[in-house]
Amino acid sequence: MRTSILSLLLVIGNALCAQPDAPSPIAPLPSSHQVAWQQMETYAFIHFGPNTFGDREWGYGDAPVSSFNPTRLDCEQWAQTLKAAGMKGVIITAKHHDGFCLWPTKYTDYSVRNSPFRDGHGDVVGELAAACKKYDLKMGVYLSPWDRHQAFYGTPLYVEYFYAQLEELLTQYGPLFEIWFDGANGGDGYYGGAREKRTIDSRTYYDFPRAHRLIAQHQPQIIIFSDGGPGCRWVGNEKGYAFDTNWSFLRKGEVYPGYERFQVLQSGHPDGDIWVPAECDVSIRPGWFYHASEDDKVKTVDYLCDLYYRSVGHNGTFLLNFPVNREGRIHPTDSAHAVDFHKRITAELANNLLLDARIKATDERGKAFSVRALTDGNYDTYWATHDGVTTATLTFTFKRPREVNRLMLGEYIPLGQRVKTFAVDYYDGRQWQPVDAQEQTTTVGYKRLLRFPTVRSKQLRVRFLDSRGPLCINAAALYYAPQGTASYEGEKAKYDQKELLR
Ligand code: FUL
Repeated sequence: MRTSILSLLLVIGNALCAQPDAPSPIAPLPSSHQVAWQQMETYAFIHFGPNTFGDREWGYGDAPVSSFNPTRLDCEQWAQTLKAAGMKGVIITAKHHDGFCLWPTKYTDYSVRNSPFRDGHGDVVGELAAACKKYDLKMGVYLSPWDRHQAFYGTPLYVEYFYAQLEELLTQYGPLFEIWFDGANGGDGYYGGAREKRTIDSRTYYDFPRAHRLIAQHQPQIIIFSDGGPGCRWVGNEKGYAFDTNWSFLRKGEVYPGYERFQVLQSGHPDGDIWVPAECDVSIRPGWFYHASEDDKVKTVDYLCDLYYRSVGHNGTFLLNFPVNREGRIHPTDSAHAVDFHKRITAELANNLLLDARIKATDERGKAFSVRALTDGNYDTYWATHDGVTTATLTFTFKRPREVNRLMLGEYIPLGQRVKTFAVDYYDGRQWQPVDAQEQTTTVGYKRLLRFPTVRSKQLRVRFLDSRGPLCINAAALYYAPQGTASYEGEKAKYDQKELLR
C-alpha cells in the first residue's frame, strides 16, 4: 500500500514538474568536436621556416637546408606569450609551400634533420608539442598540400608522400585540435631542380576523402580546415573578419580548394546542408612570415580589438598569426600588442550588467527553458520559445539607468543555427529607440557581439524578428566598455566589405 501511494505521488510530482520537451534540432548540426572548437574562440598561427631566413612569403622550394638556423628558438616563449594573449591553441606551419619540414620526417632530406638547428637533432613540431602540453594549449598543424621542393610533385608518388607525412604528424605529436590544408596551388617551383610550372587539379589530385579517412582513423576529434571544410571553412579573406551575416553552413560539394566565390565563404549559405563554421585568419603583421622591415607595422591594439568583434563576434573563430623571427622567438612588439589586446577585450566584456537586471520574455517554453538560462553561465541551458514561435522579445530592466555600449548574444548551436534577424532598442524615457550598431543585425550563431555608441537607459530590448525555428538562446550580456566606440569608429573606416566581393 505504502509503495503504491509513493508511486502515485511520484507520478503526480513528475507531471507537475514535467517540462515541455527540448526543441527539435534543426539541421545542419555541428559535431560535438565542432562545438568544442568554436568555444576556443581565439587561437594562434605560427609561420616559421626557411622563408623566415630568406625574407620571403612563398619560398620557391630551393632554399638550402643550411639556411634554417634559429639561434635561440624557444617554444616555451611562444607558449607563454600566446597564453598571456588569451589564445587557446596554436597551429604551426609544419610544412609550408616550400616543402621544408620543421620535424625530422623519414620521407625527405629537406627538413630540420639536415639543418644546423640543434646540429640536426632538432624537431620544432616536437618542441612546440611539449610547450603546449606544459602551458595547456591545444596544438594544430599546417601541412601544405602544394610542395614546391619535391621533384615528384604532380605525380601519384607525391600523393603517397603527402599521406605518409600526414600520418607521421597524426601519430607522433599527441592530440591535435586542427589540421590546416591550404588552398594555394600556385604552379611554379623548384621541383627538384626542374624549375618549372606544374598544374594539378586541386579538386581531385590530393584525394582529400582519403585524407579525411586517415585522420578519422588516428584522431577523429581534429577539425579539418580547408577552403570548404569539412571541419571549418576559410572565411574568404585573410583580413581576420567574417561578414555581419554569417551562417555556419555550406552546400555539400559546392566549395572546393581554390574556390573563388569569396562572399559565400564570408557569410555562409543560409540554405546550406552541412555545418562548416568560419575561421577568420589574419597575421599580426602584413606578412605571414617574419620580415624585419615590418617591425613597425604590427597591428595596433585597437585594430586587433576591432577584428575580435568582427570574427568571434560574428560567429567565427579568430586565428591570429605570429611570425616567429630569425632567433626563433615572437618579437616583443607582437607580444605586447597581443597581450594588451587580450587585456582590453577582457576588460570590455568583464562585467555583465544583466546580472543586475530583470529579464522578461514574450514567450517561454517552460521552466527548464526560462530566461534564467541566459545569465547562468551554463553553456547547455538556454531560453527557448514554444514550437511555432519564431519571433519574441527579451526586455531587460535595470533598477536605475545604466550606461551600455556592448551586447552579446549566443545561440545554443548544438540544436542548430536559427536566428535570421533581430533588432536592439533602448528606452529613452519616452519611447524605444534603436541602438546604432552600424552593422546588420541578422545572424547570431555561436556568438554575436554588437558595439554601439553609449546609451544611458533603464531598459533595453532585443526583438528576434525571424528565425528558422523556435529560439534557443543560451547567453545574453550587456556591457559598458569604458573606451566607448572611439576605436571602433576609427577602424571601421578602414574596411569596405565590397572590396572583397567578386
Ligand atoms: C595562404 C598561404 O599561401 C600563405 O602563405 C599563408 O600560409 C596563409 C595562411 O594561407 O593561402
